[in-house]
Amino acid sequence: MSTSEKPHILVTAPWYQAAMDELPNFFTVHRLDTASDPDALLADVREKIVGLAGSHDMKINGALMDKLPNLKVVSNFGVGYDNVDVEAATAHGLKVGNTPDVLNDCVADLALGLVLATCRKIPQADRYVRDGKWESVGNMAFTTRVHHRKVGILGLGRIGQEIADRCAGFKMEIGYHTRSKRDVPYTYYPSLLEMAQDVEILIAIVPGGAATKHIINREILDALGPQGVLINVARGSVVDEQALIEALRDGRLGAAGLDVFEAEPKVPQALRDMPDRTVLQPHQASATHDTRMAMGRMVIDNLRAAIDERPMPSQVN
Ligand code: A2R
Repeated sequence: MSTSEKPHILVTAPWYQAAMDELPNFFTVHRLDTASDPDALLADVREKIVGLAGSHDMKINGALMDKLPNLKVVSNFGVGYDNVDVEAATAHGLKVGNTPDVLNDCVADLALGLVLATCRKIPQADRYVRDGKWESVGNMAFTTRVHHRKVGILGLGRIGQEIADRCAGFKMEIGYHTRSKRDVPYTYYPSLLEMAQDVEILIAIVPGGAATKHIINREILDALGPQGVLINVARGSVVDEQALIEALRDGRLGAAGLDVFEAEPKVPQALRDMPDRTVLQPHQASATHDTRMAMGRMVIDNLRAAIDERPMPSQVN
């Protein structure tokens, strides 16, 4: 690379377009995600690439890192980075970046939106009015309150804390489960099962990956019970989706508000076929313009810092 040439980076999956439009200001950009022949592209640029910019839409594994001998950094769009093999990256001497904090409020807003939507049946009520049933049938069946109900938050990190603040605003009784107790004025449950037995609404906001895979399983769903509500704004892998479908179908769980799924963008037909019990979102918790722009700029800042060998705004390894 000549000294005047911008560093070469490879985009593995698309993210917020307006932020991606800024990439050429700093980098020579190659697109693996839109390449007609990805192998040919990799062979062509392998020596030049110093940075990868990706998102949860594509896994970044050791095999890809092997193909790029001068790679320095993997910059991932999202606070979660379970699509990146961080162990392999570290073994390759690579830095891995993510985009925390800037999305906390948006994810927490949607979590509470899902609590309200499931408990007060807002989408169902909308359909009731649209279908003319208010006029033809009369008042809709009553729903359940949100205020003063017991909520359990699985994961009380950056986003979980924002969710707790909002739950406090809704006058809810707040508990949480994490591996280590925090100095907060909420009930701590060392056991997820005990929390699920005790609360009425369970909100998942832990990282994805092997440690949390199917942490919400049949036993936890049964503990939540027929009136219980599950909200998942974490990762699809956190919930055993088949167990969830069966619990909802059998009436062993009351309702679920889901922003994430195990095989996105595929959503099981069974979940779509239970409109009275499920509120479904297309993984959009952080997807507002301002937040996605801030996340995209952090992807760029992480790349620039790592390539220039400065501290990254957010490095995870
Ligand atoms: O367990 P701790 O004390 O490390 O607390 C963290 C908790 N957590 C877990 N809780 C129970 N069982 C586990 N196996 C487990 N692993 C982690 O999740 C901490 O309270 C929380 C994670 O907080 P942060 O690292 O600050 O993550 P942030 O920014 O709140 O995002 C959470 C996740 C992302 O990774 C994406 O997957 C999703 O939200 O958007």
